[in-house]
Amino acid sequence: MAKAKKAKNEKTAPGRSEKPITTEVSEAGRDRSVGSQPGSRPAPAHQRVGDVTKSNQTEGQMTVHDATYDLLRRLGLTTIFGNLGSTEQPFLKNFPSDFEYVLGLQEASVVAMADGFSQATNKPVLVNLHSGAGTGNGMCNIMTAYQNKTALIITAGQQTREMILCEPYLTNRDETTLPRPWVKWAYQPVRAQDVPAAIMRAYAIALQPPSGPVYVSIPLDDWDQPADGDAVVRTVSSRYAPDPERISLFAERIRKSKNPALVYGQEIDRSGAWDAGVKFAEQLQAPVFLAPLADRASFPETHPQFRGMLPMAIGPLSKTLRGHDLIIVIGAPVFRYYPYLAGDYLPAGAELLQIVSDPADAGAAAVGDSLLGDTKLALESLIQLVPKNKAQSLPAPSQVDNKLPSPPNDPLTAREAFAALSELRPENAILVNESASNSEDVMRSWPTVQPESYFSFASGGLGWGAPAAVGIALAQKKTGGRRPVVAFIGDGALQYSIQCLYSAAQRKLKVIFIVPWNEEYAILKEFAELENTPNVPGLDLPGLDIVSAAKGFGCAGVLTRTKEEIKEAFGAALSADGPMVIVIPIAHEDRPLVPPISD
Ligand SMILES: Cc1ncc(C[n+]2csc(CCOP(=O)(O)OP(=O)(O)O)c2C)c(N)n1
Ligand SMILES: [Mg+2]
Repeated sequence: MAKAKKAKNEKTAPGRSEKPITTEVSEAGRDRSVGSQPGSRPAPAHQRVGDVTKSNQTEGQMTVHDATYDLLRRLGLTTIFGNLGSTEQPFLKNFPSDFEYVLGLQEASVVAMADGFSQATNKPVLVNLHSGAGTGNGMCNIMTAYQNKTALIITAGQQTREMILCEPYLTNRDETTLPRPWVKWAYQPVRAQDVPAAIMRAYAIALQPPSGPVYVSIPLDDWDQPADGDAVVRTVSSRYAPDPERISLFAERIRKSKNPALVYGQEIDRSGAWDAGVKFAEQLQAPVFLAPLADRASFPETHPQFRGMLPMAIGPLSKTLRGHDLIIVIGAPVFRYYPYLAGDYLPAGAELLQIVSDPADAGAAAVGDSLLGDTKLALESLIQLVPKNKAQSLPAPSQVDNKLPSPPNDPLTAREAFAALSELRPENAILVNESASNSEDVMRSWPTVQPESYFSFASGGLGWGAPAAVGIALAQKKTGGRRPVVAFIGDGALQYSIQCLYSAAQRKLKVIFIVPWNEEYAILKEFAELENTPNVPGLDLPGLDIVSAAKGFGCAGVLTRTKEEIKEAFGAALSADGPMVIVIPIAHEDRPLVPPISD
């Protein structure tokens, strides 16, 4: 087969060097691609169709590979997250020493590590996936990145242009359809020479609001083609201001409100508006709720005005907001619901204002009036337009019972276990949360008090949290930050992209995985109650040895049963030079999926 291809390539390929590109051998090191040896350049060949002015690559001429790496360098895209195959090796050949390749062992991990890294550095990030196969594996976390609004420039190798028509092994068929609708743009350049400009366009689209992933499929034989010269580097906006007339109208309605409530969402933290959000809330003297299922914290959760996360269901959410005449939602959809619990969208007599940067979120709101714009710019305007509310006195928050039982339960409840951890909590720790049924306990035991400190996922697709934590820890390491990353990951959730532990171990990253081990999909049992669906199979997870699995990936792992053991392990993890998985057996608890709100 290889021989036949070689003969065919040598005889008929226009614009091809005498060395054929072979891709049927996929093991690393066995691929052979044109000019892959340092310094070797293929000899000039025939002119290519559509490129009548240039002969093929000549000695010393800038290639698409050269021009693209130069562009990536100038855009600061020098950390590349990937998992590679034969279709990506021509891109990765002679990998420059000022770039870093972060290998993930499965594409779900690759994409989420990049997402975490991008969020923690506030910069777009380049991801390189293996054709359609790798894109498929990465798809759940591409969906999550889209909903997280993380700017990822995803490139994927494609089979050799000359063969695509006959669909050889690993062709990315309908390459621009596969990642949709979870990318903002998907493209395969029509000419090799368009690769750098396509990446530039991808970067511009990814970065502009609402930011999100984009996808460029690149045939493997493009890299050695002669470039059209240096790539053009452009800059674009990453935020836009709200319409001044409309924000004045919103301010007027806020001024007239007798009892407003604020609902803060993830865009506040993302746009660097944490301080502006606090200032506006204090000026308005209104209670602040976290938007349901927010993927970033956006207000200090120990602040006297903080009232917790809104329920994730229609009826309970509107009941929680009873008594308010104006609900002001900033930086979130209206609303991110999960189970269907019928009710009014808003309490009687209430109106809603939404300020959000994504027209899709404004369009999808079931109620209320929307204003498009960056949340930081909007909040800064509102601080000017809405005077300090001296009249309003805020009712005290309802008391939450934080007492723990003595003696403790055996096994511990999640709350008891997390309370033990929080005794040693470093002030600067970054929290990642993908612990489905214990999310509220995580947030209650570990309130977020400063910006860029709480990360979760916007989509509900499991398998994002653990690798995102690895990406955030890598960002800390690369930027010289010394903040430890503590990731609460369900025993079920960890399995979806457990191989990220390998990347964390190889790089000795300061990330501590806390795994509440209930040997079940507890939240789905709560759903079964709510939806009245008894006898569903597949809700128990007996027989997982998570400590051994962690060790298998080169990561320290420990099983802890008591508060003392938990604290000892957590203390050791905080001073360790590398990641650790702390598995904590926790009690099964019968809890309602959405706590009832009295009428
Ligand atoms: C990719 C993906 N597959 C399946 C699900 C469905 N799902 C939602 S929650 C859940 C269980 C989570 O279990 P675990 O992480 O152990 O948390 P627990 O509910 O036990 O707290 C599952 C399987 C999902 N959300 N995402
Ligand atoms: Mg579980």
